[in-house]
Amino acid sequence: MRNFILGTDWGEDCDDAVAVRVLARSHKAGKINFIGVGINTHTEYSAPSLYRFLEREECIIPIGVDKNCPKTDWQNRYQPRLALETCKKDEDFEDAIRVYRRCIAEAEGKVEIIEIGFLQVLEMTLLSEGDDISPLSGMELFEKKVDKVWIMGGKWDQQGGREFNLSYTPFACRAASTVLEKCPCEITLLGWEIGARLITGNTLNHNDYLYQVLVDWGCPEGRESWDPMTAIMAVIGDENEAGYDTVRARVSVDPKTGANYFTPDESSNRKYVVKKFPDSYYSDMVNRVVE
Ligand SMILES: [Ca+2]
Repeated sequence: MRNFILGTDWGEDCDDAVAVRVLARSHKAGKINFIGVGINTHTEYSAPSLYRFLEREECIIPIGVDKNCPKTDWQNRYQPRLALETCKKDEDFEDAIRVYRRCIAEAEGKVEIIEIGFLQVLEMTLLSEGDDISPLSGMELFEKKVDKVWIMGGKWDQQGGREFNLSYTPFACRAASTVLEKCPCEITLLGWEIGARLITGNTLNHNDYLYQVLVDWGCPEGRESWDPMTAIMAVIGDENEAGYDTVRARVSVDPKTGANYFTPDESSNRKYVVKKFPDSYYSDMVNRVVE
């Protein structure tokens, strides 16, 4: 079975929660093996609230949080609400880079990584040295075990486009630049233009705790679908079958500004996706999976 690690900026938006449900449901249905999560933002409640959400999904897996990321007081309403339903505390969770390294090193067979937030945990894993988890460096672990990376990020309908995940902070810009340059395996990118204005979650039962997350975020009418669309495409495992054409291209991100650039090149192991169908095709697909 295919193994998946998820990187998420859990708490920066609510479509991450929709994506987490996609993966938890796919795991429970025996379609994938969801082996770990790394959170690439850090508040007192980020890891405990994701723990509680996954507990409700009956999907107990290792959760790490980026301890290098400055802890902020900023919080949305769904994090404290979920976190107060568990006795887990921030300090009970490991650093996300260790979770990534362990999940990759210990997985039976190859691993795929889905990133729906900032890329610094992936970057630091890639650049990591051998340690007590594995004598292999991050690069060696990737070459041996990581099959594919799926990223929600970038704006691929515009040269010089800037999108939140790849450009919001100086470390997001740097991380995106490094990952796109150095990651040895194939990367598929789903850009901002794909999920924008494509609303999902609006058909959830109002008693569903996922619906409450959307309400807490201020989106009772549903939310744009960048993260769940990326998760569903990764689970399907084939861009074409998921409803996209792909453009193979050399891609780069400016490490200072986060602006993205691309040059079509059939020999590249980077590609971005383009929708083949009307928006309703994808919104129906997301709503069907998470309802
Ligand atoms: Ca996200």
